[in-house]
Amino acid sequence: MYALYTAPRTRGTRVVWVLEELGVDYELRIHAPRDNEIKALNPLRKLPVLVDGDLVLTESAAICTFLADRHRDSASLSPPCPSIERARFDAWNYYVLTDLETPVWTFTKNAVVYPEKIRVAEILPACKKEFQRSINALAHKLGENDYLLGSEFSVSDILCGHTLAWARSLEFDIGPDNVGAYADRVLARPALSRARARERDAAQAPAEADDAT
Ligand SMILES: N[C@@H](CCC(=O)N[C@@H](CS)C(=O)NCC(=O)O)C(=O)O
Repeated sequence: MYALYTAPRTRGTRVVWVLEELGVDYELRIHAPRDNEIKALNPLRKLPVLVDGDLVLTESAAICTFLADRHRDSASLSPPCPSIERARFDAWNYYVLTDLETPVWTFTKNAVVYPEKIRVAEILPACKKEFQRSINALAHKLGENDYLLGSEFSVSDILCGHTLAWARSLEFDIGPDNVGAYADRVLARPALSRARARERDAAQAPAEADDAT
């Protein structure tokens, strides 16, 4: 069974969402980022981390893609490799992790995460501007499609939908109507509701979960 080291309302939600879409068994191990067990698994001391036997895998997008590729018989969340569709899938994932997520993460760090004395308030408007530029490109490329790859829902939508929800929670303008409708469509997936419920349940019983392992 997969063990996912994570915390609710982090990038770990992306992975729990994928696990729920796939319907595979997994166990959540709730930890604060930076604690000693996380440090032993990931020198960056960041979540999420997936453990499966000898495999210790970091980076939310790599974990989501690995799981989707491995369980393609359960649900089709990633195009086969090599293919034109796979190239488009990779391009969307890299776009989300760089152009879309970076301004949101830089904003978050400088608004709430960093100790106050090292926050740079002047950078916040630039983050919103960069995000807007990325959203405009998303609106243009998405067009009237239901999902980033067209009619097929995939891991790209999970990464993008999660990032749009994060941006909305910070009151970023996610812009044109087609992007708002896309975000609503993706974030209404029952697997995301189940993922959030699993995270909540696991977070309420971290001690018991640790004792059992
Ligand atoms: N690129 C990594 C980023 C991981 C990351 O920054 N995780 C946050 C939680 S969402 C964390 O553990 N932060 C702790 C820290 O920055 O020290 C991924 O996508 O998995």
